[in-house]
Amino acid sequence: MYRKRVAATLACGLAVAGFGAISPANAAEAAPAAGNVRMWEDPDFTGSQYVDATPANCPDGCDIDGWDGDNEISSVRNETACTIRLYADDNFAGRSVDLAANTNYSNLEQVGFDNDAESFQFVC
Ligand SMILES: [Ca+2]
Ligand SMILES: [Ca+2]
Ligand SMILES: [Ca+2]
Repeated sequence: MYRKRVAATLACGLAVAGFGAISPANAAEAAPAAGNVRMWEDPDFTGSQYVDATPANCPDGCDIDGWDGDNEISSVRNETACTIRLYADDNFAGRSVDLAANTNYSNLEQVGFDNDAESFQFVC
């Protein structure tokens, strides 16, 4: 009985050691965690959420949907390491405003851009 338990403990220890040996390689390959940018219709991150994007799925900029989002965005959570450049018009045209990385904007009125954004780009 006792001998069996010792053997099981040893086997477990070996398994842990093996896992420890390969995990640093895995960590090196893993991409750095990228956050999302999310945009809402109303202030304080309420109302319909019209945008949920990452720099990876929006490398050349993204359109805000013409029906569900254009000229409606009032709050933005930027949890990415990139600046978000909001444009007043489609196709990254018109006046623009930069939203800082890792910053939340509960009311775009404060940056003079309430209900105006129609497209945006990540500036990384
Ligand atoms: Ca709005
Ligand atoms: Ca506009
Ligand atoms: Ca648009």
